[in-house]
Amino acid sequence: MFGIEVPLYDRALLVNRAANEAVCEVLCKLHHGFHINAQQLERTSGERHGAIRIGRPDEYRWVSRYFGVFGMEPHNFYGMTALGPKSQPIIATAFRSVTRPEHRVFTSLLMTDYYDHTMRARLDALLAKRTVFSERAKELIERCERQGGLSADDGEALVREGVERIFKWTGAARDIGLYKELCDAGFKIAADIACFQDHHLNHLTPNTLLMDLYTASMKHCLGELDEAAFRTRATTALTRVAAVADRDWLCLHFSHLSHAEIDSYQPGTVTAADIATLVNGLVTTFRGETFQLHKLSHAGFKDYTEGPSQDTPILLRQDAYKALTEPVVFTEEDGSTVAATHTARFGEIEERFYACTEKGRKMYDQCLVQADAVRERDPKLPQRDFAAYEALYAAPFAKFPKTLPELIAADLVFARFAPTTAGIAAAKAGTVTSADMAELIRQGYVQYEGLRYEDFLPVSAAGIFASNLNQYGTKSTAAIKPTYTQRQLEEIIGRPIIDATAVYAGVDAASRVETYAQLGLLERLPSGERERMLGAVALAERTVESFRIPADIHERRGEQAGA
Ligand code: OOG
Ligand code: NI
Repeated sequence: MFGIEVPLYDRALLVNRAANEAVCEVLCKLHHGFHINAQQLERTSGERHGAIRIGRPDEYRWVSRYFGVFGMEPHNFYGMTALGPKSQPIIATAFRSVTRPEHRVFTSLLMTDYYDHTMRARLDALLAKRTVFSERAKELIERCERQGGLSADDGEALVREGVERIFKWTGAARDIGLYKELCDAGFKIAADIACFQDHHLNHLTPNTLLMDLYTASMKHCLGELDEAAFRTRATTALTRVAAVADRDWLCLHFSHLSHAEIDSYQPGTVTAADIATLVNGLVTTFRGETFQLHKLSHAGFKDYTEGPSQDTPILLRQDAYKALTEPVVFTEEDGSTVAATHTARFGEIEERFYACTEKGRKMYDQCLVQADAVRERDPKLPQRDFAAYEALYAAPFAKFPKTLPELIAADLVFARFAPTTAGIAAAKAGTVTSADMAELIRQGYVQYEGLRYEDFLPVSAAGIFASNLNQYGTKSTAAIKPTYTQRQLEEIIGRPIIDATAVYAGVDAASRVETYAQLGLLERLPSGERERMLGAVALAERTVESFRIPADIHERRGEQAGA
């Protein structure tokens, strides 16, 4: 649906696949035995999240119930009205599966009481006139809730309701007067929501294995980077990935690979000549007609990536080609129509890294404030001297260790632990002496993997909103600016919102408990440590009904379906 609606999106997917393929060739040289087939590459390069924007609380509840049919539950509350100058008049959550979290939809709700009385009344009145969910869609959702599932035919029918109606772009708009007023006042987001007849998909976001290679590739294909500049940036990006793509990196980026498979790879090397060959290959590929993206209608690519610096493997990095100007038709009260254009839908990309503990997150937020300040001092620097910009932006993040074992040891990211066969044997023989996790890992008694961050970042989201709408945030025009709470959104959807951090913490703690237990070490831990872990498990159990020890949550290693 989205590829048909937005041709540039489908081309961007091809650029992403070409970039990911080059990364995989580096990995093949670095890890003899590593191999990825076309289908896995396609999956790895596919979309991981979408974003929609809803106008009315009752619509929002229907959307929540619609996603519920697909096992997608609300995770985290994002109060976008409280981000200082980056604020937007929306609150949001993301719907995703607890156990198979790799696909999600960021779902915003326009808060009309953010506006003065008159504007609020106009927005509410216009929104009240639309019906996005058909009776048929509602009936199917209710049936699913009643029966605990749907037949294949009913399931198909509900998917069709989604792609043919609920989330389909129609370009059908209303009230051009209000639309213009909102846009002129800097409230493009409200115009995008209230003046349309449907919950169109704002963007779909594929997964890249190497953000800096993708962004350089897109900029090159869009005509913003000439060949020489592209070569420099692509070479840097591939050289860097060759330096960091160890076993942990493979684990993080490919959930279809089992530990045993990854452990079977033999170390290899990548030379500068290998990288030059790959860059040559990309240059040639991008000369093809398919990649002449500058010939398509577009508004360019963002100049810098949101999130942590390129060398800090935490949370999530995001970038985007800017919103496209698309034709729309306004149908006015008197039945007359007006042809116009609308600029809102953009083309995002993401690369995901490790989920942060509370301590890690706090540190990230502080580093980000500093990095943002550096960027704001010289906003044109990324265009003028990208390497200098990268170094400046990375400086505040220098506080973060750059490898997984160090990040775990510093209690900055979550992980999952398990005893190895050697560990179990040593426990049987009574030769396990240390109860220290880092030491157990060093001795080869415990294996680990970092938990991938499966959620969103409000400041990055605000940055994405801002650069795409070409407006840096909005100010409330209500007499008293309202504050919004998670509780309020929970009441709107009629169910609790899951705190994703509690779940990551529970997975981490449950796996530690299980590991210590299997190694016969549980009794040897300081009681404070044991209590802390059991407390984290209990909190996760209260947060998610289905949470169980041993943690099967996020356990997808070695499955073909995931990516
Ligand atoms: C949603 C913005 C948030 C992200 O990736 O952070 C988002 C929107 O533009 O509607 O999708
Ligand atoms: Ni997004």
